[in-house]
Amino acid sequence: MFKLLYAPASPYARKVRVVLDELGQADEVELVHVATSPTAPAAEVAAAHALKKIPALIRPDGCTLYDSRVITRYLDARAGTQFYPESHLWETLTLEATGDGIMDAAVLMVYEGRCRPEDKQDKGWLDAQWGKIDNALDALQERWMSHLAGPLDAGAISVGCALAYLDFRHGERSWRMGRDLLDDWFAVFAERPSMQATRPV
Ligand SMILES: N[C@@H](CCC(=O)N[C@@H](CS)C(=O)NCC(=O)O)C(=O)O
Repeated sequence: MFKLLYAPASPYARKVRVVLDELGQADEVELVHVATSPTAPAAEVAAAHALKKIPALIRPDGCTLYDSRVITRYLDARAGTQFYPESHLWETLTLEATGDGIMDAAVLMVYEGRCRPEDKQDKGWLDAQWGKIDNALDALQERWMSHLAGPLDAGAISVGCALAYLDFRHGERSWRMGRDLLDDWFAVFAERPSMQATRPV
């Protein structure tokens, strides 16, 4: 049995759980809920992941895997390569990096609010992180809609989980404004059973 170290609010872990669900592999993985943060890493996370992060996939027959895109690619390879199609591999990986990058900036913004005292928080830095997200959202709407409209792949899953995280943690920033096409795509994606089953509580 595999073990996945995860937290329900982690968008990276959600990506892995969505892939597990979509590939029909969820029953093969025990979900181990951990409470961890950059300033208070859980011992089991530090033991499994060299950088003390989640998700980490502990395998009974091999080394522990991280980060999320390594895990999703491994799970996909086990299933026969559906979400990293050879015919669109570089586009898929670039789109996945875009979704993951939105998560990176959005998670750093949360940590700035949570891990630093209020008087040390840097509004300019927070706005700069949001500036990256804003730019990436524009790129998605301008250049990636036809890819997103195609068969589901790891890039689309990453973008969908990133947008869901923006709703979850940064709803007041209104990412949908002026981005109807992306909003329409996400509305359909968010209804997938894999997304419904992995909603953060
Ligand atoms: N690139 C990593 C990022 C993972 C990550 O940053 N996870 C967060 C939780 S959402 C974490 O564990 N943070 C703890 C830390 O930064 O020390 C991945 O895709 O797995």
